[in-house]
Amino acid sequence: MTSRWWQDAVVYQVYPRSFMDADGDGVGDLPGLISRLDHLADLGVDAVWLSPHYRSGGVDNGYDVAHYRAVDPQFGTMADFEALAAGLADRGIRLIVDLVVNHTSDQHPWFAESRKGRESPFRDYYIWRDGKDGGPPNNWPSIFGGSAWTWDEGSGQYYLHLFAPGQPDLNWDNPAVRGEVHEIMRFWLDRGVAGFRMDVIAFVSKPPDLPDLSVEQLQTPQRAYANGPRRDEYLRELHDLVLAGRDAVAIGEAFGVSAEEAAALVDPERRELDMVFTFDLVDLPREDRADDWTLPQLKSVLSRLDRAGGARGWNSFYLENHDQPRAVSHFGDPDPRWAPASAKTLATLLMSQRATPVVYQGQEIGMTNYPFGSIEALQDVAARARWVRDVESGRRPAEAVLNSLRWRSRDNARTPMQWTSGPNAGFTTGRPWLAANPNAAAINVEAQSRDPNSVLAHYRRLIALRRAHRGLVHGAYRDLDPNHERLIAYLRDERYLVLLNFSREPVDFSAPRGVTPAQLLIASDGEPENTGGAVRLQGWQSAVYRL
Ligand code: TEU
Repeated sequence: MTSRWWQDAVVYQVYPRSFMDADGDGVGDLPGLISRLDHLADLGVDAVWLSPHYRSGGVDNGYDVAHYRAVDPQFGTMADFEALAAGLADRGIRLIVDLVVNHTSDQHPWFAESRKGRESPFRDYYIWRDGKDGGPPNNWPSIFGGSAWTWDEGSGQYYLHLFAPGQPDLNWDNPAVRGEVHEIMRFWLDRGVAGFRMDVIAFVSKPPDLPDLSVEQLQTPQRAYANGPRRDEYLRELHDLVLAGRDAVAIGEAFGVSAEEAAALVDPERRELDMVFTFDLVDLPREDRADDWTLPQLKSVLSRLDRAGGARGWNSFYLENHDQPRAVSHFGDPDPRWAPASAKTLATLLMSQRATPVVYQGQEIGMTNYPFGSIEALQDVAARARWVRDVESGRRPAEAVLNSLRWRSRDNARTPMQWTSGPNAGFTTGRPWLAANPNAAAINVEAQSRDPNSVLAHYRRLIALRRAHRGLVHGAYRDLDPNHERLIAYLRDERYLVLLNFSREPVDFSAPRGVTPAQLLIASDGEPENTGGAVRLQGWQSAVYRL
């Protein structure tokens, strides 16, 4: 069986702003990241996905690019980028960069030109329209809240932004825009990057007449935005003109695309994307409630996601990233007595899927959500916009919105990486842009490196195990007990048995006929009792057996 390198890889996501600060200004940077590359090598990952390192307008932490061929001065220089690429290459780790081309920053020179007026040669790089009935051209909402249109006084029209006003959408129907994107991709490929994680890539095609969304579509506007008429044509063009023949990976962030639709996007015959990030799993709990889901529901999503690779394609799998709550707080048990055990069980889940696992920085030590006390403590543009939309407008009580943000806000993932128990978790000698979690005293890389029972040690062992057993990467997935309320039990390749206890109480697995857990390959928190026919897992314990 031949496979592509990215199918056999474990990917690690770095959010450079929060990873490691070398110059003491409180913001993470590339020299800081370079100083910590041995941590990634010791973990055993094959590739790093670096969240945007480009010069940014500063509205959405890099997801608003002002210069696609320059490193943001807060993060360093092009020489630092080259040193990063070399340092990774020395350790056999590939570098995947973020590609944010649905929109630019409003500080990008193209937009500065575009807004000069209707005659500007760059006018058509963006999506400008006249208003309707004294208001915006249509009823499209921004994903961050409010209208997706902002009035530009100077040039007398509205421009479209599916995210913040500082993130105007590019007009992909203009061939010059697509040509620019292709050139940007070639620029970074020529600097040795191994591929791209493509931000909200399914949003790039808009219906030319920009029709209003129906009341139903307004419930989840991302679904409408992700289904533009020329999406597949534009993705295929990227593939054929830029990526074909290079050994680079294209991972699409498929916001608005279901697991079922994802299968088509990653079908190799369609020549669009190699893998996608779907949202079915992370969106399982509803916005306001952490506990609003059941284990059978989660298992049904796992089975659907397993099919999302389709008959011929492949997929990625993640439990957290820079937009999501910490997995321990989202799906595990954040109580300090159970957090480490649940972090390990989630790790076993992540590393035993038939998909490329993506670990988000801090996940490998079981970092948890931050106890945000007030809206002032939150920095995220999405949280701020939600506050304006819901609280300042009087639509909802402040406490309710704060509670929701406390567990769902994207800032939970963006607090500094916890390196040590020292000041600011060892992230910076200065004042961090976002406070470090007070639990860094207990949860940090330094302490866990010395502890063979730590979450970090479990991650290292799991990654090594996955590397040694191809059946755990490519083998079929079969859920053995979809309805159990506390236990996840599945086979991989009909040869490996994975058992995960998602509760504090012990749980017994009685092996069905033909399934004999013969050899324990890995377990978290000690060895489960195994009588051959039955395995007893302790609270939040997990194990992988060879049949
Ligand atoms: O995210 C797409 C996106 O819409 C999510 O931020 C979503 O709103 C969030 O997950 C709600 O749960 C991408 C980037 O990952 C994100 O950081 C950017 O803010 C966004 O695009 C705009 O570039």
